[in-house]
Amino acid sequence: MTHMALEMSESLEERCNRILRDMEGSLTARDRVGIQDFVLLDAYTSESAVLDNLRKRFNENLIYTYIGTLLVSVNPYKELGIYTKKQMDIYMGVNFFELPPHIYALADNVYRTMLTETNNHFILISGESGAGKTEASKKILQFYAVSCPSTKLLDNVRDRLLLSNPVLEAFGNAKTLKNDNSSRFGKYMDIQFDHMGGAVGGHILSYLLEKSRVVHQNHGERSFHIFYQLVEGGEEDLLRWLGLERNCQRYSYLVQVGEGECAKVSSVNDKSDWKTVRKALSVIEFSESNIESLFAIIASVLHLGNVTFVADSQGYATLNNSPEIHWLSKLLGIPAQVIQVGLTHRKIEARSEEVLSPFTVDQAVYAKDALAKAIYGRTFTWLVNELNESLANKDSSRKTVIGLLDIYGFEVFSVNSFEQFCINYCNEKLQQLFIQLTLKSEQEEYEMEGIEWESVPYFNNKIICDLVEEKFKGIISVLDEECLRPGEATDMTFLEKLEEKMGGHAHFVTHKLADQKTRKTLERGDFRLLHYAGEVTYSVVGFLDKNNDLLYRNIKEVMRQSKNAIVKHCFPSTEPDSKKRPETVATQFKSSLVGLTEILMSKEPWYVRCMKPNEGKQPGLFDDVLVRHQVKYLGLMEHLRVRRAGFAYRRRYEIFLQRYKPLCPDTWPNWKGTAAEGVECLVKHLGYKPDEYKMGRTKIFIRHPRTLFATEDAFEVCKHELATRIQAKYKGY
Ligand code: AOV
Ligand code: MG
Repeated sequence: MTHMALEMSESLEERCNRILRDMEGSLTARDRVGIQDFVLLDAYTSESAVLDNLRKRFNENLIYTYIGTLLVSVNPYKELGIYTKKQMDIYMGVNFFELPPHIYALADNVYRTMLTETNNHFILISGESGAGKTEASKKILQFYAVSCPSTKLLDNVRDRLLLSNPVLEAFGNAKTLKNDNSSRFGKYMDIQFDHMGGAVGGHILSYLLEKSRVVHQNHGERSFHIFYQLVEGGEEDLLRWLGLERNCQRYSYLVQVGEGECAKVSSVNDKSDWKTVRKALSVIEFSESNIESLFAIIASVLHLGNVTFVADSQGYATLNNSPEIHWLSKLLGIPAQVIQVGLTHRKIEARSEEVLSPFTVDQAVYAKDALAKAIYGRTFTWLVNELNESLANKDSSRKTVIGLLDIYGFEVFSVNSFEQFCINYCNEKLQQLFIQLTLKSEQEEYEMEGIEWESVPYFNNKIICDLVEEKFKGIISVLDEECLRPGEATDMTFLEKLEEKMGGHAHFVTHKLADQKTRKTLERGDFRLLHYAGEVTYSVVGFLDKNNDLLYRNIKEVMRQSKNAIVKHCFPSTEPDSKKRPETVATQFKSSLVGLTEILMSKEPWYVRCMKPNEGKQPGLFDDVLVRHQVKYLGLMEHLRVRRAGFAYRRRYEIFLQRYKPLCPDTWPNWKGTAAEGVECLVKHLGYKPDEYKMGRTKIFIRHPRTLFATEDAFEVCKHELATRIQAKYKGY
């Protein structure tokens, strides 16, 4: 029932009771399907009760549950038929708690709040790898695309917003052991709305792409989808032009060493995905020549992977005039000879003279992989910029935005490296943000406002964030220091430095530092972090290298000569000279996360907490131990306790009074006393019960959202009535 259909005769109290009845459902139904908001029922304060409720609902295909306005989602691993246009219509413009929980209800609520309050919002979607974050973010975007007011012009924006997804996923997602479509980059997307609520533009920020995947994947994983899409789905003449065979097994970057075979993915259809991506690129208005250049780059990376070196009589790397070099030359528009020299030498300065020094075979392989990663990584950045061009709103009038944050989830593999370290650090930061915005600031606000409050204890993961990022002391600082000692430092000296500095830290352990029992579970080259979401053992192998992300200067110069427009753009001649030390990967990532936090802190937060029901990607299987663990580390119990004891809504007295004063004859049209007194008078008139609200120093606190919703509905009715009266009065003028 929408507020438009609200019976005017229904009193505030009757309405509250009705919504409450609807929400709780009949007892029998509740037994079967659980309750839809943990905040509402008294029994749901223990972890087991929360788990029971989630399981009950999951078994009934009810994957969504609220904790107040926070949405908990459990991945069903099957199509539920709940994302239809009809469902969108049902949820559009309806109060949050009047229908069963849904991602659309959250999306709609954020949207309407943005419109009424004309401010900016963001939705933080979190959860571990494979929990359903990317799916959730797509559902939200689809909801806005379909339900926002539209015009012919806006239809165009809508299509671009929607189609940016398959393109970015093709280039930035890959199969991992955790998820067949795992995001290997972090994504923050602003959707911009005009004052009428039309989606008028968008902007994407991307975070640290896991580009090492281009040259290496673990057993059972794949490289980025686009490679397989092109090889499997590319048209015959395109493949011929690119010099590619329709056989992924032919490309050593796609076939992992020792396996001789590409990993298979049954849930991904590369051929049809290719068609979608190809079409999307056209709709987004990539020029045909850019599209050609883009595929030429993808093919070049595959050719580069097949380049092999042999040692000459002096042990230096040489390269026969192999077909790969011919194709690289053609696709990148660089003379074969130049590529050949570039791949087998580096430029060094000797007595203020630049000379070419030949590589050994190992060095050449290393330089080749570095080049493949650089080309791919830079092309990805170019792609995001192009998408942003296409999504940019040209009109400069004031907009409000809803930001969607969908980042790589926490992950633990049997071997974890620098990439997992960065990904898990990023998740620590998001958890920290969540804690700051909900548990910490919420409780601090009660104190500040003088509201009686018994504080709820929680685990603050700041200690782990500090361990990783603290200036001069954190792991990243130690890593950067070691990266400054080329030739001397190794991954092992890095580990030793860590042991020196971090020894005794409650969240850090290594083989040397561990007690006897733990030592058995650690190798010499490992360090283990006790993350908020669990223990992860990292192997230090490759940390220095990956953090340095070195690309030799002369190979950059080679790329600069390219006739391929994108490559030319990605290797500009104005690039800062590599004699100056560029920021390391981890430090750049750290700064980008600081930037992200600032962006988010300036907006109103909403949360979707995604959970994984089992490790096997199976439908219908609810693993109690696994889900309980997530309930714990996601901080759901603490959040629930704060929510239950606390107040769902708070408004500054002035704002509350200004909006609702027409609802009471004493406050309308002008209230003479203080805003606080006006609010007191107003809520008494509206019949708020004493335990429903509290008066703070500067704000009114309202316990349940339903109270505010009912007030809001009464306001709508009142507005309507006023408008009718005004119309009647001025009739005939
Ligand atoms: P993630 O984004 O959280 O992982 P995804 O959103 O990619 O996880 O979800 C993983 C897979 O679970 C999807 O490809 C779907 O098959 C399935 N799935 C997720 N949500 C739903 C849903 N609501 N309904 C049906 N199936 C779903 V990662 O990016 O790896 O951190 O890094
Ligand atoms: Mg994802």
